[in-house]
Amino acid sequence: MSTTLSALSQWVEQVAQLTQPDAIHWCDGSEAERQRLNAAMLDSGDLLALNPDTHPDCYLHRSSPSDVARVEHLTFVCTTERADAGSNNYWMAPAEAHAKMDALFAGCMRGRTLYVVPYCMGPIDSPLSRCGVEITDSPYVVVNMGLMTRMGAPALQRIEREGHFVKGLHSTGELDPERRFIMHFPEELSIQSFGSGYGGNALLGKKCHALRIASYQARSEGWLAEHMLILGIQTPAGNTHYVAAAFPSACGKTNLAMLIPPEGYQREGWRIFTVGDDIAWMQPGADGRLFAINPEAGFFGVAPGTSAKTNPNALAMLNRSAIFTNTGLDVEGQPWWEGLPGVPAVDWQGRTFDPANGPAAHPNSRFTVSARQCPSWSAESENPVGVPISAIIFGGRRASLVPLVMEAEDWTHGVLMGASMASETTAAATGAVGVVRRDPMAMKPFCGYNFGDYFEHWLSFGDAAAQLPKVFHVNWFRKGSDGRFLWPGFGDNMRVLEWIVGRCEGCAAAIDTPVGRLPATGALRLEGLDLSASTLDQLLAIDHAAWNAELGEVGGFLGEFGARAPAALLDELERRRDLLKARAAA
Ligand code: OXD
Ligand code: MN
Repeated sequence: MSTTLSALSQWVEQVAQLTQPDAIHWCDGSEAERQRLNAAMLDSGDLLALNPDTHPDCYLHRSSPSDVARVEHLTFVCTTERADAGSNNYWMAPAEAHAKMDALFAGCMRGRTLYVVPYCMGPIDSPLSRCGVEITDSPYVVVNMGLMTRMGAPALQRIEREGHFVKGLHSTGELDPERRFIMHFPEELSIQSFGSGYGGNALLGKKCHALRIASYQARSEGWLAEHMLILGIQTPAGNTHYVAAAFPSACGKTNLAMLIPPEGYQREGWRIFTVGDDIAWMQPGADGRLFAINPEAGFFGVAPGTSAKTNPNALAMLNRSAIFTNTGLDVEGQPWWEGLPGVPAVDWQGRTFDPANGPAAHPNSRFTVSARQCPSWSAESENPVGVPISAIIFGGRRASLVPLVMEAEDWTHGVLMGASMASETTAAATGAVGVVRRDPMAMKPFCGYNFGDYFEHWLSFGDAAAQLPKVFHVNWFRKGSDGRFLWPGFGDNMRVLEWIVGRCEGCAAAIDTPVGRLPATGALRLEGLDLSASTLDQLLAIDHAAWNAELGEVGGFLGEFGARAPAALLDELERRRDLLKARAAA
């Protein structure tokens, strides 16, 4: 296979000249190709076959121990003007970044095969989808891209028809953390990633293209590329509401996207459908509603904590044709991680399990699997028009302050809620875990341009003709004074979703507070739950003094964006602070 598109053949030729591979392979995305690549990786030891009786067609990959997560400090947005990348990104001048990367890529594929991976982000026939080509020297990346995107011949045909594509160049290099960079050139619609084989750094369709480059493109084209799951909620009356929800990495997006309602809800006819678990591309439709597609075709989920209690749908989809990265193994050769029953035999580094060495599975160990294997998968994931969004939910991991759920008064207030998001950091990126940081719209690591401009772009959707979704903020992670979570979470989050749907349908009661609308007494359905009245009070409590301090911090944060921080957002913040003061004085 090759291509009729000269822009593509010339680029591949240029990259081959620079990187000097032994061979070039154009990926067609066929089953035969996947099997050949897997067989070669089994031979080389890049993959281990898992127990064929319990996990047919499943493989384990062990990464280099120093290459287990996204590396935010080595991830750059290279715009001509530093201010366009914003203080939310690490920045390097394009010429300097190109010189650095050219030196790293020179000759790096000697002795290796260069794979050309054409892919489409989104349904192959959707006008909302966008295409890219990743050049990589990693067969592990190729098979993962095969699960995570629409990869191969149909994508290439679309690229040839459209004549343009995002260029992604990737090499694992020597996996040396000292020689590792993930560079984005939004003005050139290109990505260069060197020195890592880890998902978010190496599967360039995901964070690099579908979020950083796409967010930049979306700004000029009038759409939104967001770090959001998409789920469908079918009510007993048979209406399906689609909801998009932004949470920082490793805060339970995959679990929420695949939620199984509590039994009582199931009996009444409530159902949840999964459209996506990580990324949403949203665009206003002709009727003013926001329509979303999931640009991905698979899930690259965090394994530890995925269990029969937290996410039975995920367990059901992981027993065939899946790739596991950095999990442990049990004695029967099944993948094992903390949260599963049984005991580990081997840890993520291939050593006999010894608790003295830490957990058996790396805390950021992952599974990769086709979305279609999920029992709650929605056929609407393939709808080229996308799904209409009734509600947007923001959420973070906050031990205190933030109530279980609140609703924004209007779009501007909703944008402020998103822009004010903060969360405790997790193992999805290298660095300290558990530190609260501002993570607006869960896009801190992923927005490809200045956050000030990004907030302005969000506000720009709020025109009169728009039929915008209602905006909510949730916090499943509030703790009591004893340090324990107050809310059971997981399937019981359905109760919060029911209130959200009720608000969208105009039939659930709420009370106003200076920071948002809360469920009125009795509006959250709690039957069947062992939750005392005082726990519910703690979950919904608004501490006015603490909120005043929080909004002060948000003001300081927005101030970092100087003149680019939208005045409408600062005004909304001031209005909220005035309301808090008035409430405190009353
Ligand atoms: C992810 C992440 O892998 O957000 O989805 O880190
Ligand atoms: Mn993510």
